[in-house]
Amino acid sequence: MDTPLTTLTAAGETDSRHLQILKQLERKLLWLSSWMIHNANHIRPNRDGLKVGGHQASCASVISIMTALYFEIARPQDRIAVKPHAGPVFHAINYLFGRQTRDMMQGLRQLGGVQSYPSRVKDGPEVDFSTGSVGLGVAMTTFSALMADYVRLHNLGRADLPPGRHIAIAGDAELDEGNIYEALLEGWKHDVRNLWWIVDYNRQSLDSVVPDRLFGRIEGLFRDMGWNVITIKYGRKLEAAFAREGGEALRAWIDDCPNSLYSALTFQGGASWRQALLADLGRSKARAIIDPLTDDDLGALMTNLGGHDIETVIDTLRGETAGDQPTCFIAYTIKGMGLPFAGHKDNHAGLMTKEQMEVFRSFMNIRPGHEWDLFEGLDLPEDELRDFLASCPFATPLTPEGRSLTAPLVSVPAALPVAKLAGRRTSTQAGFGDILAEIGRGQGELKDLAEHIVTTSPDVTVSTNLGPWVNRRGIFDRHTRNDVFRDAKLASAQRWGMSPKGQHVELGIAEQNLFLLLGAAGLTPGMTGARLLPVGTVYDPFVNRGLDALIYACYQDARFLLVSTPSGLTLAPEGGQHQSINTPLIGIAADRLASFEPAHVDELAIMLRHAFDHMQRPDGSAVWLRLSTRQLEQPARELDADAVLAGAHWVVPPADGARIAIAYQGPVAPEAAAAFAELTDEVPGAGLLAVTSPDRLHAGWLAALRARRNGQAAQSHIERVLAPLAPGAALVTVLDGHPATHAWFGSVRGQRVVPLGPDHFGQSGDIPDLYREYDIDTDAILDACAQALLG
Ligand SMILES: Cc1ncc(C[n+]2csc(CCOP(=O)(O)OP(=O)(O)O)c2C)c(N)n1
Ligand SMILES: [Mg+2]
Repeated sequence: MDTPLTTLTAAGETDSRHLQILKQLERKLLWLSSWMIHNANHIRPNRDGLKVGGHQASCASVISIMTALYFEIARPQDRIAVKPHAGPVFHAINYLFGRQTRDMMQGLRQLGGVQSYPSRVKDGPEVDFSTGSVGLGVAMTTFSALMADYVRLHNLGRADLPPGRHIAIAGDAELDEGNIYEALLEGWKHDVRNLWWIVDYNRQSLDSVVPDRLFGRIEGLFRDMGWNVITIKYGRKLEAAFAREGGEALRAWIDDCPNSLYSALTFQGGASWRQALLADLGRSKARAIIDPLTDDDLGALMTNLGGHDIETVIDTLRGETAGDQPTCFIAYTIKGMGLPFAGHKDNHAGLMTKEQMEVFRSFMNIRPGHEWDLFEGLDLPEDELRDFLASCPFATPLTPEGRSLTAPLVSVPAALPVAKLAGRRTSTQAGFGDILAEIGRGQGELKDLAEHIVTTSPDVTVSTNLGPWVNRRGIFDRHTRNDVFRDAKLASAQRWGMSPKGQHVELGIAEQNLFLLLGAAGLTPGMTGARLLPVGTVYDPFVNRGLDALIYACYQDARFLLVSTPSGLTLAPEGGQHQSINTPLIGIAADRLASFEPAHVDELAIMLRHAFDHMQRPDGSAVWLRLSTRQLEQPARELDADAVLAGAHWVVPPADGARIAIAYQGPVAPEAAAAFAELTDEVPGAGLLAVTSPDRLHAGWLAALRARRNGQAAQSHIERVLAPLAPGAALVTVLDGHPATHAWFGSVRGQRVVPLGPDHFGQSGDIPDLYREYDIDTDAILDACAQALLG
């Protein structure tokens, strides 16, 4: 043991019974979180030699805060995002509440066991927000608070349930993430409320101790954004010492102590504290405080920070009833508090050794073989502890079904309203705006759908064609604000009146906020009992800007519709950096996100209808539509909706045994059709395939391969589609996106693919020039056909 274990959890003789129990639970959480990580790393068989990992120090840091929150302060209607690396503490809390099993606890970080970081999907309904990518879970609470208000102000959801607080327990280094500040700014604009961020201010990140003075800056930023900031700096023991003669000098000494020195002394323990204190305060009256203490007691005094003093934490949190202003609590803590590596700068991934764990076990009074026993090693009667846990406010059921709510389905008509477009020229983006505006009338069978849609966009509402919908449904704002231009009778196509009944949430340009908002809106059924159908629009290239937040939203199975437009090179003169080439590949690779790209509005209408339905299905997912501003002549035809949704349909079916087909995706349809017309002169029987979702095709193909490996009969859509072509047939594929999107088609039936699509980007131009430059024009397609036919 490097240092004596500090007595984080020792109950004092004068403590009330209530407090004694809380301190016992603190002690239990420290034990269980450390033990489950130890078990995973040192006890469980390790088959691959990889370190299992876990964060004992990050857990220890936040024990008192989480004890105070879950066993005293929180109410079942509160929604809480837990610092990722405190996952084991969270699981241990649920274990004490009887909401987690021992098997799952023992399986930490194992397939089927509890996850490293809390996961809504894998760890069950007690997790409100998945976390893991630092910063996102914290910011997410801003948007979930906003969405809870949205639901309430629209009279959707469970009016019978009390409104909850949205709470993030944040690591201090999470505040280095830029998305935090984007969310702060957006939250201020929307006047968010009922929001708490509790910062575990251990002044350590992964690599190091954070610079001094940083927090002065961060605190100021919170205040500038309208937050109430409350610092929980010192615990009761230290405050009592400060109140004594010489105490002011002691306080000044700690206040001035650099973070790294404080951490190092914490790690070294009482004798080092004494040496350092006496070097500076040897002649001061503070000696009267220091001298009578043993080394251990001095160490305990000097590490008595507010975030480890449960009474201080409870009193502070209880004093705040989270109302009109969001509140940030900055709780000073020590990373690894109570463990042998407390304060050590390298402790982030530090694990207690077996020897250290033995000492810790006896210090905790845990008998070998009783490590998982709920009340082992505690000093109070088991029945009393059980009764206490059962009567915690957070443990009382929010509804008979628990804290995770359900919401009725929103009815989606069999077909969405689309104007007759055959022979007319329009774009998929314009078609999207028109259909949504039609839904926005809210007439007849569209009423339910219209009332549950909420739209949002990061400052590209008008340029992505959401304008007509917004004109009908208004902008959401807690306060009613008139449109000044309209009142002054100044001509504008946009009517931007704001009110609590508005259905569009206008965001500033920050794509991570878009995805966090879509994520929060997409979780409203479970959180609020209201089913919102969120629709977010963004320029396709800037999906990349918010990609981690998009993946994060999907990871927790949020349900929403993403519409990205314009896309590809096809936005032409707008050009340059606004061109996107990788997004179709993201569409294939992103989990829990079904991606589509229509070429024509009839396909779009099918996809859009499907999206509103698919978002609501238990086995559904979020949906992504990649659209374009290129106007194309709209065909007159009857489409097979199932084929469109499965990912491809023949525009001109091939003859049996055909030697070649052209497959196109999205706005390059005219080039493909022109090339096809020339091709069929020379190769009769060729086919022309419209690819509407390489993502669905690929998913279906993988599923069929897997099923067949498992001995089941299965055939995927792409296998059926390509079946009429000759076994060695050539496929020329083309899209305004990376050609790898289609290159795999050749593996489906052993046919040969010549894939076309830009693999470079970055020039302005008009469509003819750019399509020629990047080899997706008619000539390029014909050249590829020649190459393919020659083999
Ligand atoms: C986006 C992202 N980048 C990097 C990491 C790796 N990482 C995990 S924890 C951590 C530091 C966390 O420090 P802090 O938030 O202060 O937590 P604590 O000190 O309580 O462990 C980092 C960089 C991550 N999880 N997510
Ligand atoms: Mg930290």
